[in-house]
Amino acid sequence: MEHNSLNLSKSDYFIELEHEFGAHNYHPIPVVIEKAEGIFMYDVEGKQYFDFLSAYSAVNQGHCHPRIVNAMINQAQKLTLTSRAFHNNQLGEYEKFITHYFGFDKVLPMNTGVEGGETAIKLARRWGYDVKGIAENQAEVIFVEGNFWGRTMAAISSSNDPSSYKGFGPYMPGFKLVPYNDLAILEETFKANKNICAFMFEPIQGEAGVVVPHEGYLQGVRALCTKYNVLMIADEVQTGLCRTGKMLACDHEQVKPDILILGKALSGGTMPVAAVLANNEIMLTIKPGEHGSTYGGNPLACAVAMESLKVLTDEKLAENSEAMGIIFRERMTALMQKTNLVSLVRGRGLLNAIVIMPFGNGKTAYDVCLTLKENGLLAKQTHGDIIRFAPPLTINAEQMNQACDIIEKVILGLQ
Ligand code: IF1
Repeated sequence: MEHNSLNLSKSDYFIELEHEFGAHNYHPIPVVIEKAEGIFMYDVEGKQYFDFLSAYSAVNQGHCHPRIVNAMINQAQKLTLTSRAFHNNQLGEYEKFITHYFGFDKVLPMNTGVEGGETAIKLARRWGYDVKGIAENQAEVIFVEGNFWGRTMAAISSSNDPSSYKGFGPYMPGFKLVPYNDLAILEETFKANKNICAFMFEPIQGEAGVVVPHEGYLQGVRALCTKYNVLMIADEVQTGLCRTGKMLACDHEQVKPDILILGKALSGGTMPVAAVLANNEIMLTIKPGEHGSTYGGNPLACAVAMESLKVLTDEKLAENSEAMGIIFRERMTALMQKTNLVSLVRGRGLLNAIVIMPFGNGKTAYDVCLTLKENGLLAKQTHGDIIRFAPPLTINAEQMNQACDIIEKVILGLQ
């Protein structure tokens, strides 16, 4: 470390650099990570932490998984990017692999999750005009309250969270919101409007605080979308890839969306890789030159994504996610008997959250996260009083219990 003229600690030095030279669009937990492996991260002072965020479910396979990193290194030494102006020997293999893996005719490869959402909406609108016969520029997409699918102008235009959209208008037209987990209002909305091309939602709402819909909601959405000829778009960027105890959260109710959006752990946390999957009737409405991205489907991403998907099944991470999630929720439910500071635990697989009651002494969920950090576990609060706990899916029972011991000690110690 050079020029540390202020004699700051290592962590403070790096935090100060970010404050001075970086946009202030985040308020991170004050920890500076230098290395990570599996379920653990290590700060610049060498302290070890349980990672209970997994980069918001982008590191399902564990940090720096050797098979995924090796796939990256091997491909990076041969070919990283051709652009889509030319073919390469990775893209077709990847497209065949991922479409068979999830059971769709085709994939449109993109980079970030929000690009996946934008792509899904463009496909849905184009299908609405070319197949459903909606009048030009009249197509509408229905979203749910509490949704989060990124930070682009379209994404914030569909949001009802002022911290997402306020101050960034004007907004994208043709978007409407309905309550989450309410099939009656969804049907009324579909029945009343023939211009609806799609319904886009998360099978479990992540940012909203791990909101799990009632049993039957996914099947209800599927039935209504079929009945009213509306495309069902499942945003599985956060819930997909074994996070909730199944390969996809839609699998909990054996439901298949018309358009599937994947991202995050599709690369095992190594680089941005997103994918939109659909059948030909939808996918082929977009013609050459009508959509794409410089890095979309790049050969490095293809090699990394194939290995990342193979690791999920080879290591049975959906089954482990299910089993370890049960331990977590049982431990948190037991904790609730010992304190009234935890009012709720909810989730599926290893996508869980607890709701913290006001401490009465002014402490907040953020304070809990700070104290968890001091005790060797990293998690992040969302919407004030909710703490999401989402470790890599490779965590074992002993490690899960050790982590729950820390959470229990911190919560009981703060009351
Ligand atoms: C940040 C939140 C989570 C997502 C779903 C699409 C995207 C996301 C369901 C877009 C992204 C990320 C964004 C990231 C933090 C994280 C997040 F806190 F912001 F809201 F997970 F809940 N669909 N979520 O959750 O994917 O473009 O980011 O690759 O903005 O700091 P992306």
